[in-house]
Amino acid sequence: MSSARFVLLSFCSALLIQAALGADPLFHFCSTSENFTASSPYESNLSKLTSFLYTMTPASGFGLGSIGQYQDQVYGLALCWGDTSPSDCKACVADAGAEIRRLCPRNKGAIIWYDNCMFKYLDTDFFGQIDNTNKFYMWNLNNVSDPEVFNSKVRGLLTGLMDEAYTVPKLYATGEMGLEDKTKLYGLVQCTRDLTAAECKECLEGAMGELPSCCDGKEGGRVVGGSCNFRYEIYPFVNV
Ligand SMILES: *[C@@H]1O[C@H](CO)[C@@H](O)[C@H](O)[C@H]1NC(C)=O
Ligand SMILES: *[C@@H]1O[C@H](CO)[C@@H](O)[C@H](O)[C@H]1NC(C)=O
Ligand SMILES: CC(=O)N[C@H]1CO[C@H](CO)[C@@H](O)[C@@H]1O
Repeated sequence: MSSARFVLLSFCSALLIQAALGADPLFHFCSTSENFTASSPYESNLSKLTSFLYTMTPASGFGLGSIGQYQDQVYGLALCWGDTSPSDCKACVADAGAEIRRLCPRNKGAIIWYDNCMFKYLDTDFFGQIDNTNKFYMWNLNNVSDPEVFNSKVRGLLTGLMDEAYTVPKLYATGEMGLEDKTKLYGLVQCTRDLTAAECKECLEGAMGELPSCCDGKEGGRVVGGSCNFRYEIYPFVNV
């Protein structure tokens, strides 16, 4: 995945609700690197890896593996968001593994995100490397009345969650913060678990650096990448 990819999406609340109910992907990228051919060892290794990740991921919410050798070796991982139940995780990884092959039928690498999980595979070893290439933004179209104060609350909440997330094994944290007008701000941050604590922190700091371009004064927003992501909203969205 060599070329820089940077995509901005805006969704109104209605679309966000729709996305949460359906099993449609939020976004995907097909790698611009080489293609494999039908019935090649690469394809069979990719299929094996996809079933492996489907089996492995639901128990802990994270799966990682590699199959094959040399030019036929494929590396992949799947991550369910920390608030996803094992059964929703399983359904999501199943959807992701099938849908990515439909959307990127011959690509040696690809990544796909859903509301409950992400799935990525590549023909090179990407484990433990922060993915700065594949990312997208989503935001709520509604503006807050006092952007400056609100933005600093968002930053405060997400920074606190980041400081918690990178110190726990799941590299995941959620939380909430009261706002002046008795409403609340809710947040979630998470890294893929191939990263070290330090790499997770670095990844989330990078994502948070994009708050001004992503979600300046917006009631909700997400910066979603291949190694970490965050989300905040003024309504509770974390499954409990
Ligand atoms: C891979 O396949 C796609 C779609 O068939 C094609 O557009 C692209 O040029 C191919 N890439 C390479 C490197 O052959
Ligand atoms: C929010 O602010 C932007 C930029 O000022 C404006 O274009 C947009 O229409 C506003 N959104 C709503 C829902 O009022
Ligand atoms: C299913 C499977 O193992 N397929 C191939 C994986 O890649 C190796 C080469 O590294 C092939 O020998 C396998 O047939």
